[in-house]
Amino acid sequence: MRAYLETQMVDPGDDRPFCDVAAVKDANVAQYPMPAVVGCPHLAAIASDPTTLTAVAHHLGALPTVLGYTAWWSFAGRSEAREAQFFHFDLDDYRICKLFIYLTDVDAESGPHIYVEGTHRPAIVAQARQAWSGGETDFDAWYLQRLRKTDAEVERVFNRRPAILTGPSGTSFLANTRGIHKGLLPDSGDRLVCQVLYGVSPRIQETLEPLDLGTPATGHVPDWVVGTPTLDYVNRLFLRPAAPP
Ligand SMILES: O=C(O)CCC(=O)C(=O)O
Repeated sequence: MRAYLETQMVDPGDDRPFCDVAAVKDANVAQYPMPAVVGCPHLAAIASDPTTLTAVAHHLGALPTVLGYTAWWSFAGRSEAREAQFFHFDLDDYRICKLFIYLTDVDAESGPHIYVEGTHRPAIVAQARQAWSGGETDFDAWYLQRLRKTDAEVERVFNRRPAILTGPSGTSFLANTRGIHKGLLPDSGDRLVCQVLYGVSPRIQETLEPLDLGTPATGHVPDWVVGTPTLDYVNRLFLRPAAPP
């Protein structure tokens, strides 16, 4: 998967055009474009694997819809965290979880995912809201309107030890990113991670055209990820069966 991604262009996330990953190592992060990630060997198969889908469906309480495919590098050596390298939570859908797969070895210095356990639970957030000294409106302004939160704020408000998710290349985990999380700014060692976002609603913020199987772009995606009512439903935003000849 890593070897394939390394042949693809990345988006440096600034004014520069898509380019080779070697040319953007001065950025904090560089993302691969979505169609390149959908076409990544093994990823759609892992995303549709019955074990994965059963775990996700159990957590979401419904058959999931894949809402996103992402893969990106986080580069070491930057002096300041940016964007998702600060604590935040996601609102992609009213029920979500994300499958992360590390494609590099990730230790405490190479940008692990950090998750403040329990913070996806409304009761934990409600408790923090009640305890907030400035009153509930002030809490809402911090929690709901301030996208990025400092480590000190998160520690003071939730008083929970964050889980630091390290592991060798190939490590995968599911996280409900409705909870407070971030990707730690790497100190030494770049991190490559790919991710599948699961939700329960079709995505309505943007128009997505599913990729046809059996084309060069989906040459690494096995046919079995579509073709049953369940898998057609799960994958309907991103993949569809090969067009008849
Ligand atoms: O880079 C990470 O581990 C965090 C990713 C993240 O913030 C997200 O997927 O919402």
